Amino acid sequence: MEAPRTSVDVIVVGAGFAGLYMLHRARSAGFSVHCFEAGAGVGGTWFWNRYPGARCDVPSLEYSYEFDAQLQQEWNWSEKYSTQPEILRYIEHVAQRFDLLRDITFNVRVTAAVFDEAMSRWTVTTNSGKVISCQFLVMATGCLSSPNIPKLPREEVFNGKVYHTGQWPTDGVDFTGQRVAVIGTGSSGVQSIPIIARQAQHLTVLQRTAAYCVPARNAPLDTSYVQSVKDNYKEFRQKNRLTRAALGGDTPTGTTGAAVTPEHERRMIFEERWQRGGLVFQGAFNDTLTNRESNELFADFVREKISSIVKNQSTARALMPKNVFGCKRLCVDNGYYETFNRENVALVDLNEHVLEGFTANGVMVGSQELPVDAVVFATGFDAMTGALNKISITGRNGQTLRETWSAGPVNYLGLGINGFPNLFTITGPGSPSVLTNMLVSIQHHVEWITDCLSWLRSNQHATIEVSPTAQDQWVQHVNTVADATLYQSCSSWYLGANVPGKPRVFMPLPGFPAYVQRCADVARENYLGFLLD
Ligand code: NA7
Repeated sequence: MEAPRTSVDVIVVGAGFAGLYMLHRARSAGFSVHCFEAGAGVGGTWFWNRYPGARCDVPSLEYSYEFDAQLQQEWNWSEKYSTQPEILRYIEHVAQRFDLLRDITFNVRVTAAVFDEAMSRWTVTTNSGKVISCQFLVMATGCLSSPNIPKLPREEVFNGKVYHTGQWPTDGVDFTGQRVAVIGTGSSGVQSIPIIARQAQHLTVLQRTAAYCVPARNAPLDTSYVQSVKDNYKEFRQKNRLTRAALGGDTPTGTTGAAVTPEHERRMIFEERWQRGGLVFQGAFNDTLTNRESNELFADFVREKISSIVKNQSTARALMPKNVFGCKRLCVDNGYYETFNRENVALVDLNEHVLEGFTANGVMVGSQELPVDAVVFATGFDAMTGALNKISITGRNGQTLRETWSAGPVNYLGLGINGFPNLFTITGPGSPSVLTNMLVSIQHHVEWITDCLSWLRSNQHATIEVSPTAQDQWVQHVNTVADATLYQSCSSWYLGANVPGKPRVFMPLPGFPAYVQRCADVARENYLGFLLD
């Protein structure tokens, strides 16, 4: 529907998991709220990422809302890791169940937001020409929502089809009988490659950086296990929240790598987690991302697995990652390495053969034409800041967000930015965000923001703004925490290194429990670090 009013208390940008809960929570707290969504429906990430094999890498029983006990009791997930269509059905169900659709305008993109200092309000403009004013502006624009599509020369001459995994056609794509090239081997490539390989006549995988993948061991959910979780859902969620990544509380993190000296014991630990499957593999030791020796143990184990799965040893070697384990997000796969044993699949290492651009019949790789009917860009996103920087956001004194973040994002708690009063970012840079189960981080932020809005209302404050000192100290804190890890050692999207020209700054903050404590302390101390008016 179109926004019914020209003025509301809160505007929420985006109707994914974050935006929907923000709308629900703020509305329940008595605020008038309107939400704008660029897509034709709810779902955010799960609306756009419809590529073959798209699936969550966090177990279904964890990747769901916990704010409503009845909802989590009633909803039944079918598999350990949910597919995109199932997650979309869930989020559509939530939107209906909590009557959220009446306050969302779809197919409309927010293009600009300007803070009016005299009125202490934001004026928000959309691409439909709608202008609406609000006291509080909440950006629920997603961390992986602005696709990164490399500009390859001569794309206009290509007679085939070009796709990006994050902008997949709603009706799907049938690759039967086609020659396909997939560019990119992060999670989206790793998930889609086995399925495209089964469909296409021939698939060429163009790999720039080999990914570490662990098997998902996906399976239908066992009803008695589901019941045991549902019987203790609160404790189950709490256990997850106490882990660094807010997930996998049932599989506690191990000791340091150095503490497990006999090699056969280490192998047993790795093997047990490999068989269990999923991201908890990374927790075999607790110093995976702080100690190079421990990290190398993981790397060696996965490389050995690749060598044992992939029959052609030259292909196996090319698939073996060389960077620090976990420095780029670990991929959870369903038969990825096995796919390279198929006759109709080839791997091209882009470090040896340069991807030069398109031809009428395909792509030029290493001065040779690779004839293809379709090219799939599985090339990821302008992460964390991309969607925010696409909107022209102007705060106090005509200061724009793009200028403020020109050397990389700065903020306080990943929630607010100096110079931009009454503007909140859900799971923004500077918060644990993409290093955690996103659903847990989203709910934490939505609840913190709504509590803050209610507190401002009760205490008759019109504005809240991050103080310059709090911001500087927070940026310093995030850097200090990140510097103590191995995350900075590879060109990941956490660092913005996947997007040409993007400032290289580590964006998320490792460690969920300490962060939650800090946010609670700030609120308890009457929003310490914020300026109130
Ligand atoms: P990712 O993880 O950013 O992966 C993108 C892949 O595309 C990665 O292998 C990139 O290589 C590759 N890439 C990017 N640009 C290029 C160019 N110009 N040429 C060749 N290859 C390129 O995105 P995904 O969509 O797979 O996953 C995003 C997140 O979604 C994931 O972490 C999960 O949280 C879910 P690179 O590593 O940059 O060398």
